[in-house]
Amino acid sequence: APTLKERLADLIPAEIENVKATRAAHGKKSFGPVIVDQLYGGMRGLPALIWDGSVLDAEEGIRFRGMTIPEVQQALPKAPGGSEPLPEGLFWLLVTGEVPTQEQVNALSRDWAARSSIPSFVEEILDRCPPTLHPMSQFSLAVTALNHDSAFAKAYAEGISKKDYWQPTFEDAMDLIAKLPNIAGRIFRNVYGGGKLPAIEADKDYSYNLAKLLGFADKPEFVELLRLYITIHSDHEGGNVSAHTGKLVGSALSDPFLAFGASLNGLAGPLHGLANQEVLVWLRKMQSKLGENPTDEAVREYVWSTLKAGQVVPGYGHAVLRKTDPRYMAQREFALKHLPEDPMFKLVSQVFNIVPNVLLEAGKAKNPWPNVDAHSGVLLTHYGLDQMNFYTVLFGVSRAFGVAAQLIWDRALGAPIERPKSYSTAAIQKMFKDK
Ligand code: NMX
Ligand code: MLT
Repeated sequence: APTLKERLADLIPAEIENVKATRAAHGKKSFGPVIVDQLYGGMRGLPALIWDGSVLDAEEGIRFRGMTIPEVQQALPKAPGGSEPLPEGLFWLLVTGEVPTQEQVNALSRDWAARSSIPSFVEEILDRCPPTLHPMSQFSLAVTALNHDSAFAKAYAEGISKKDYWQPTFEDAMDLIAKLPNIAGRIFRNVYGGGKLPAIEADKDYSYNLAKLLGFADKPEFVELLRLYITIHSDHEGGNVSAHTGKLVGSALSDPFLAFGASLNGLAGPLHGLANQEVLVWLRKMQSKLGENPTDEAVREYVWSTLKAGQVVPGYGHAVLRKTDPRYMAQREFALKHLPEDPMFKLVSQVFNIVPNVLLEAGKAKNPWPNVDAHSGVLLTHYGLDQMNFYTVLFGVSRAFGVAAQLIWDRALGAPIERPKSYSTAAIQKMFKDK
């Protein structure tokens, strides 16, 4: 069976032709008018990017290469005795559009374990960070510093031809993903204690090794949770802040480490990935204010007090989705299966019954339903990972899968530097003066 790189080498020439044909047939067709509000409104709904790994439907949620989350859970190879998909398989799917065999997935696990060590100077950077520096800032620093050994940057400096860009990009993408557990594990132990970082096991899967480095390898259910967690957080089409930032920075031919470091800085914002931390902080505050088993009315009041203070309800709303996020539902199903009696899960469920009605009544949010971040923290907390300001790091590890897959294709297909047109308010006023 071919390796991922061999499979890619087979797929790329046909895809170059496919894109050429698509542009020849449809290149001059319009998606409709661009309106001025979109320039002021965060480009909402503006068709602007090609992203092949996944597409988001407002009603149905994400599909990875056409497959829904339940389909992916069903189709992708599992670990021995496990029932959640291995993220290695999801990466193969994102890159090739094909479901890999168990053997191909196992080969990826071994390859990533073999590439997993980080340079000692990066270890030193992390060891010198004050524990008060947010884990996401430490994560971004370390990923950016991996650019020291970028195969792409080196090949570019040596004059590589455009048509070969994808090859060192592929190597960097694989190294990037492979090295994240050692970075995340080191940050976790430096900030929260837990002793010396253990070694990656060469014959174990990625999620097992990540769990091991965090100190949770003795909890098989937590390892299963990580497999599901990475899979569902990996990709959410191209327009979200982290994915788009990675693509944008990569378009300047900055290598995958520089590009993904930039993604992480966007993911660290409270309206994006940091929302998973914010949700837990918000729930804990609610618990300390209302005590165990609050009434629905008390929760409702608490939600209203958040809105009246001019804050957002974290974990609710979405720029694209208009229904409950299927990633939320996948996590809810995991909770119903493994931790139905967990008091914090019960609170999350109670909040799920109350917040949408309050947001509808308040009448501002276009989507009153929960997103992925409303549920992830409570699952991690259940297994003892209650260090809330680490949560976005796990989102970041996962998001590398989607961003890396697209970076490989962008370089294979010769994607140009991104440079949309901007306007000043004065220019807009002038343009529409008499219209
Ligand atoms: N709580 C309170 N107000 C909200 C919420 C919410 N959860 N969601 C939207 N609104 C407000 C929003 O702030 C805006 O107010 P204003 O007109 O005063 O500026 C108004 O409703 C309209 O916003 P939308 O068009 O519905 O939302 P938009 O597309 O601009 O933003 C989010 C999307 C996700 C940033 C927004 O829903 C939000 O802030 N949610 C809470 C934070 C969160 O959960 N983020 C995680 C998203 C998923 N992820 O991992 O990235
Ligand atoms: C994501 O996973 O990136 C978030 O849901 C945000 C988005 O899609 O805009």
